[in-house]
Amino acid sequence: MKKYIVRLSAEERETLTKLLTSGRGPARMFTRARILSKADQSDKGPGWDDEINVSNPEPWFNDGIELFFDGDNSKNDLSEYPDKWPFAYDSNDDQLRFIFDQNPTSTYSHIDVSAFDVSYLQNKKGYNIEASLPFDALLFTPTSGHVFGFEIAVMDNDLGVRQNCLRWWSNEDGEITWKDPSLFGTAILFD
Ligand SMILES: [Ca+2]
Ligand SMILES: [Ca+2]
Ligand SMILES: [Ca+2]
Repeated sequence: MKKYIVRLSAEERETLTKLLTSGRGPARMFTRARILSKADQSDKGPGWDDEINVSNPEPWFNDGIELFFDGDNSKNDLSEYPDKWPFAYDSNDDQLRFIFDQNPTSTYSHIDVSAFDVSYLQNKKGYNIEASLPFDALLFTPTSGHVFGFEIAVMDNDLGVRQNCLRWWSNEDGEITWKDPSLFGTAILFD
């Protein structure tokens, strides 16, 4: 698997910050600039964590990541289920949470996390999570060209409270991805 690590110079970071605060330009450009800015792993960038903290009683406020799957990419919209929000997540949708140094959990119990192989490594820039998720546990058949809904969120807790939550796809400020699959991005499997 190819990995791309983003490290911006001071000058590049300044240019991006100016771009993001100027409010001028096409929306697509802002989305790309925001993603680049969030991914920055240089020493002054946000892509590292200075304090690993899992002390909040609400797991989603702790340091960790969340993966979201919508097996058939149906992208059910919460607004279609105004009185029954849990059912916007259908039987091939789930939210998986990996809190630092803890066993993964499934919010909707659709994906069986017991088969996952997960390890955490603390390092000087925060932590790494490595996870192997067998296709058998996911809620779709892994054929080439299969399209599914996908999102990943990185949660940061410092001093016991949430500092921020970065997402791969959604810019939703209300943080309702956990109940609204229509906010996921789209992924395609290639051979
Ligand atoms: Ca932090
Ligand atoms: Ca679905
Ligand atoms: Ca933290």
